[in-house]
Amino acid sequence: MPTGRPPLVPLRALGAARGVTVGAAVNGRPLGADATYREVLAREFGAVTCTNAMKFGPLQPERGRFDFAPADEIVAFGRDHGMAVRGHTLVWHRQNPEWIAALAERETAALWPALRAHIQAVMEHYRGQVAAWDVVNEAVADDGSPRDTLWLRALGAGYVAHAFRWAHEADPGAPLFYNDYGADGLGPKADAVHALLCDLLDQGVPVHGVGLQMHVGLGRLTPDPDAVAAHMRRLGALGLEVHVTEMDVRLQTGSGPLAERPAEQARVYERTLAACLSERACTSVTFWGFTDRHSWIPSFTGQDDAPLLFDPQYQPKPAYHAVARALSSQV
Ligand code: 9MR
Repeated sequence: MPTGRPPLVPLRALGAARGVTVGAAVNGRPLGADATYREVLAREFGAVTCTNAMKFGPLQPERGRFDFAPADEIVAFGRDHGMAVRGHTLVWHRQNPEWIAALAERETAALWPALRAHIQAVMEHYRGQVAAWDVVNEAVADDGSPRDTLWLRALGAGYVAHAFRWAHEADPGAPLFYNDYGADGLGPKADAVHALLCDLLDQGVPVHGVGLQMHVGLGRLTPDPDAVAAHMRRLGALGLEVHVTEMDVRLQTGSGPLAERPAEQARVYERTLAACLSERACTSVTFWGFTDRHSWIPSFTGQDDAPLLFDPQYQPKPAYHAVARALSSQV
């Protein structure tokens, strides 16, 4: 499939010139099957995150049996193309294997060593190859309370601190992140994430950064760039690094004419990138995919939300040019 004339300066180079890593989440299937996917990924992006391959269930489907091969392929692609790797994710409430759910229900005491062994095995396998680990993902509920998950129910709120300590033990050189959604700007959930980080740091827990997922959209889902910058600043003031980790922008939440929404979407990308560039703490922006041909959003919303930078034919959209513009402009 032709990709048209490649833009003069790829996003990864524009980002590097500004001290910001620009990455994309990668899906193993098109990576293996689609040369255009590989070409655009390697040309435009300086970091990869596995959309699913590094999650607990895919990595350790049976107790003690690890399947690293799919994630290894993505890591190898990154290495071959001079890309960083974001590790996603060690502790989450979704995509866990059956045996973990069973332990959580019936053998709570055995869940601690199982979690520790998983963190150790995975971090040792990827030691020195992962630039940032999302150690704990989405531990805060939308109202700011601890999210009711199998981990919380079986282990209590202390599992978060333990996970970070074990991750640090397994790879003392790895930057460790807490990652969440819906806490990108200011508000009760962002306050709760900030409070959680303060609490972890007070306890001396090794945590080095926060991931703002940035699954956003037009209309009610549009983030206020000033609030995003302010949140980044207060996290930075704690000594934490901030990464935008999973950005995509849904079109269907908008209310304006459909024809105007790609331009509106581009403005959301541009302002969010500008917010990151305005804050010293923000050092990385990853999109949750890069082509509308492969996005989790349509299966989630049931709608054609076209949330990413390239269209299904790998042509750059207004959103792509807006990101390039933001990365090129002097803030
Ligand atoms: O993109 C991922 C999708 O393929 C999976 O089906 C889904 C399972 O819950 O997870 C998606 O990725 C999620 C990420 O790991 C954490 N933040 C929210 C992302 C979108 O759901």
